[in-house]
Amino acid sequence: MLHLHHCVSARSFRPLWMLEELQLPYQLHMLPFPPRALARSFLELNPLGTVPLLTQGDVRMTESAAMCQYLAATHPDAGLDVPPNDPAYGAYLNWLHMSDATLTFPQTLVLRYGRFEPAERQQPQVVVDYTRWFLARLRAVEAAVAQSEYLCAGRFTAADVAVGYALLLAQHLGLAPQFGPATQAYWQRLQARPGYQRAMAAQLRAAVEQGVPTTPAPDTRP
Ligand SMILES: N[C@@H](CCC(=O)N[C@@H](CS)C(=O)NCC(=O)O)C(=O)O
Repeated sequence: MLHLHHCVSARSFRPLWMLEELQLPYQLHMLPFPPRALARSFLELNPLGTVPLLTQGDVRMTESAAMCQYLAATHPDAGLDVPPNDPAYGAYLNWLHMSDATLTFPQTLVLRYGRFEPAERQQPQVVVDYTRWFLARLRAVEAAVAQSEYLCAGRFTAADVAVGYALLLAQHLGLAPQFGPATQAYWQRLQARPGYQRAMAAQLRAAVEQGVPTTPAPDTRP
């Protein structure tokens, strides 16, 4: 059985979306954000205190983009993987890594210094600079989806899930109106997917059932 520890709309949405695209059985363990402060017992499972945590037997993973790759590769018949013998393999890996290292990272600074820190520690200049950084890096997505419906391999893959989460986070930050036209259309296509919609519904249902708030606590730093 796959077990996913998740906070609403955190990076753990990536593997949740993958699980719903693949329609696999899984158990979703909801945590308040940040678990490090609000669910201390989680530190016994993941000393980093971060989500996602994905476990399956002896497999234990804490990186969301790697989970997308893992779930796609272990269920190749679903067609979300790009294997090493595919000419798009390099592009696929590049998008998977870019999704977190290049696209999500600057957004966490915007979140932290614009929203989560107490007022006296907020840094408006950091918010402006890293918003600009994110939007500049997003030009790579704009160029790719201006030419093709999906990022690589001419079809929807785990790379679209990983990068799609960066667009979801940007939407939460109010940045979606600044997406280029091709990125806007791509983001609409991703949100229209039944797998995306099932993942959204699953996290809200589980949050209510497990008594977890659907928004982060104020003054909590990522
Ligand atoms: N690179 C990791 C980052 C994991 C991460 O930092 N997750 C955030 C939520 S999006 C978290 O759990 N923050 C809580 C904390 O830092 O205490 C990934 O992609 O999964």
